[in-house]
Amino acid sequence: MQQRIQNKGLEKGLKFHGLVLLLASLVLGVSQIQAAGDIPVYGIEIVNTWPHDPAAFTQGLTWYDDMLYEGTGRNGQSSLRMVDLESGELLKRENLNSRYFGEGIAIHEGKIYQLTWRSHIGFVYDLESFKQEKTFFLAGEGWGITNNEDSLIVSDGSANLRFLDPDTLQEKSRVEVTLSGRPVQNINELEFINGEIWANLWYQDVILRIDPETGYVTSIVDLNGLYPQRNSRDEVLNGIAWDEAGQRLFVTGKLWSALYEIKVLE
Ligand SMILES: [Ca+2]
Repeated sequence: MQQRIQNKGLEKGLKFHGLVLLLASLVLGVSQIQAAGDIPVYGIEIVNTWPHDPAAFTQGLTWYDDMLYEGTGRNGQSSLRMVDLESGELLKRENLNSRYFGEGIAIHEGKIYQLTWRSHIGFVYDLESFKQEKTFFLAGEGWGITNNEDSLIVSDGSANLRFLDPDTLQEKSRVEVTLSGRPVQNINELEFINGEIWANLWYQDVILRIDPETGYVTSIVDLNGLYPQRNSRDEVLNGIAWDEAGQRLFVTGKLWSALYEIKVLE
């Protein structure tokens, strides 16, 4: 299991420059502090706040055809959900067997893909019926998943992103995520947005924007100060969804009672 990152200072809402310095020192080592200062860091503006099930240990979030889809984790509480954005109402739910700890979800060509953490198994569901159609083997751990037109893109808590063929579920390629030349561990929930991979970083209130070809972090979105009412260290930012048609960006976190539509201030 990965070392937990101490982020006490981050919760205080640091200035952008300070954030970059601290982020670099925590994740990458002190030697990279100066180099990391070259990466742009953008703030956010909250556009809308919507209800979110405070019992949902969010591990995957995505948007498809005017509906929000969510995957939750923890053994005995893991599920696949279809949720109405404005009311937070649960419209469909499929529970996982309690032996599985659910992780990220992605939707591609009428199928929903859901990962599990350490069981080396992924599930493929029919988008409409939520009927489980097949399972697949996943080497290593399963954390986040998103997709572009021809690949599923999977994180495993390391700095690696694997690109899988959606039909065979076999790995086609992989890329290492680096910030100023150093690998970034703990890459978590993912979303493919306008040709970039956006990634939550476990225990950090930031989203990394990654070039899928090179793995380079090209900018950072700072979400410090969002949802301050947390009751435990588990309640981290984890969930990015993109409404391509409406150009809306949604984020939430594990056990958060709110889901936010945000705008990145570039
Ligand atoms: Ca996502």
